[in-house]
Amino acid sequence: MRISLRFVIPLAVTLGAIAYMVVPLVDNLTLKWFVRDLDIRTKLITTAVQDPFVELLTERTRDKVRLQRVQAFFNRILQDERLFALGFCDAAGTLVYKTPTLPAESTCRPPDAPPEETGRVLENQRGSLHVSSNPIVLEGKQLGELLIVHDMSFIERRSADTKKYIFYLFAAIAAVVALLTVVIAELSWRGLLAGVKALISGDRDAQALDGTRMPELRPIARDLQALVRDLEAERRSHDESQIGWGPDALRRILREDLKGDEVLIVSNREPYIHERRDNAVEIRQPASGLVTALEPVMRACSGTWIAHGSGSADREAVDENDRVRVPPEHPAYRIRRVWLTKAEEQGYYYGFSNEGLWPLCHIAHVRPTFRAADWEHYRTVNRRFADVVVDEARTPDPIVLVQDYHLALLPRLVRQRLPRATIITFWHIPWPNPEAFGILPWREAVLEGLLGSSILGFHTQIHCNNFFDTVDRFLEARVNRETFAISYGGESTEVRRYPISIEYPPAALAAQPPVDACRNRIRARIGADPDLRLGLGVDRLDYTKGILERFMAVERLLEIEPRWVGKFSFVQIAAPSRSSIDEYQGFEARVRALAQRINRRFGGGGYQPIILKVEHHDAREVYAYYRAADVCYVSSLHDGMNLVAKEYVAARDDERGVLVLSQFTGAARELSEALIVNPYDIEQSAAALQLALTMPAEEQRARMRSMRSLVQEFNVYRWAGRMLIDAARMRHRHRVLSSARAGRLHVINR
Ligand code: GDG
Repeated sequence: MRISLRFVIPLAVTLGAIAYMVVPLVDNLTLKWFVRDLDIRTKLITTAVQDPFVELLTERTRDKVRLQRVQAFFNRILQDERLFALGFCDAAGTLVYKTPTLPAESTCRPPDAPPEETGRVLENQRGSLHVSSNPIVLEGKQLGELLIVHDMSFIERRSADTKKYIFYLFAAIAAVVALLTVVIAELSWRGLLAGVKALISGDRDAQALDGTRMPELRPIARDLQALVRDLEAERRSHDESQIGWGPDALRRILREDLKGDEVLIVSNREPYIHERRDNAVEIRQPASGLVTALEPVMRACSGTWIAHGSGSADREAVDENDRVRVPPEHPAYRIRRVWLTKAEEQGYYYGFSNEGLWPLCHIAHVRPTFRAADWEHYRTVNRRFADVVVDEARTPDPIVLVQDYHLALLPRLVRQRLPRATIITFWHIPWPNPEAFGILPWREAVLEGLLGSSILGFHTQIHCNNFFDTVDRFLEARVNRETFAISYGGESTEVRRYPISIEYPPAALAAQPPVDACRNRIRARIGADPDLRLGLGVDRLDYTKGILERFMAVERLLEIEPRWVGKFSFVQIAAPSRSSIDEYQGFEARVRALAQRINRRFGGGGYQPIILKVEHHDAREVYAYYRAADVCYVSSLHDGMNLVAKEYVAARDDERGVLVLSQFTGAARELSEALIVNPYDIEQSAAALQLALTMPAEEQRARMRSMRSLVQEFNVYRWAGRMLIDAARMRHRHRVLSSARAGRLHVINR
């Protein structure tokens, strides 16, 4: 519309100016025409009245009678509405007869004046008058002159009418021309826009148009497309804080930034496990931070999740291509299961991953075990996963999201087979310093594998920095800490911090009863008094989670504040994990033993200070515990992030409860309103528990509110979205750079 106005306004001004110049010209011209008409008319009247008037003048009668007759004659002639007055001048130039209307200015002409060609125009108070002197002749002798005065007001009326019509005419012309201009301008503008959009958007139809009508613009179009996408991606990344982060935002990024590109997730752990139990198949979601985080992301993105099929009924559930659609209630994406032999699972998963890399990366003072046979299995299984990725990829450039330390070799293996893929690897656990990592016999191979990624993500900047230091120490690579990039073997990997989170609000919170109902239900379930104060720990049964230290802190609390004996219990939900590993079996035994010892020391009469639940819980049950607990203690000795801390905060929509959080978790960098402790410092931890149990409601509310808004704002959709935006930005940049290499951007580069 604005474009149309740009045409119409100058057009209207021009036509107005033309009308302004034309109207006086037309006015003048029409006046001349009318005067000439009046001259002719006057002559006609004179000719018509000549004979009867001469007869009147020459009739032998008294002057008085003649006067009356001339008066009557004149009155008859004046019946004509345009005639205004009549008069007669004799041959001596004296006015002898006149109608009363004859103006004083219409005087007789001198007797010897030459005949008048045209009449005169007189202006008096009545307006314009046309006066003409017409000779009255008898047998060649002039008897005098008849003065015929015409009223010219009708001419003015007509002139005004003419002006009006001219104005209307020009207005009509302006309107028609404007309308035509608008229509043509709109059509051509739309056409142009469609053309430019077509050039820029680059969709198939548009390219057809591009190809047939504007082939000469094609190279510019490609560069424009790339640049516009790049700018859009830049803008989006700058606007990250403005996005309402949820499943829709992720879908929008996939649709708009990534143009619906294919997304594959690869992890060891699958999000749904089919288990055979008592002749029936059960579906279970494993206790895993990785699954907790990625499952809602995958529900939003669709795509394929490639994972080890570890359940006893997993083979029964898949189709002939080893795929199964999930979630079972509302399928939104599919799992492609990878099968491993028992020996492979033992060597790759339990051996190299969990007895080697896991303790290597966590400072929990458990020695890593490295066996060459495990390493061989690890390599074999990584290759198997790579085969499946290549098999599942429908396009040459999918986005492959590689998860965790089980698949460190996968990025390079995929890069070799799908060089155009965007590979985003996320390392869910800490990255150690070079000295610690340096004990790994195959350290170079692991680093090279990871550097096949386009983007490598960690939870915290410390882990990124440790990775830079490690690569710097062990590989011939260029480490650029300013751009957070590592160049190795001619390829570049961006190393970024992406703090993981949970979906907000969590799905498991949806059908929860009010907090009071949860409090009562959980206390009834553990056979406790409704007034019992409750502490809570939720973990996989893993030595890195600091469960022993946690129990020691509870014991110390009961020592220093005996008033809590009988009044405070600590529930520990401990999901069995990696239980075939000796270290884990030993750890479980130590946990059980410590709980028993403390219970023996302070328990009795149905009261247990430590309530240990070594079993898998349904996610909804876990949330019921969160809502029932007065304090949640996360005491990890070392933890990449720790999602339990965020889940506890998200579960407390009543803004009550206190989080006691280990300083060695990634979460402690975000949730600074928690009571941050060093879990090795038992005195300090016990004091924090005491502080938590006595914290005024107002302070609980203030701390909780602040942490809840952070978890809400920085949820798992934002975590995934930031990586996908970075992937989109990287893909656009590659496109622009490959155009530049092909020489198409030479103009812009100059
Ligand atoms: C790794 C990193 C990082 C626990 N017991 C049960 C159960 N859980 C759920 C919790 C939570 C998840 O498991 C544990 O997540 P964490 O983050 O605490 O720990 P890891 O499994 O070690 O995860 C960690 C994470 O990856 C993500 O990057 O934060 O640092 O070590 O969601 O609720 N869930 C169910 N039953 C249980 O008995 N359903």
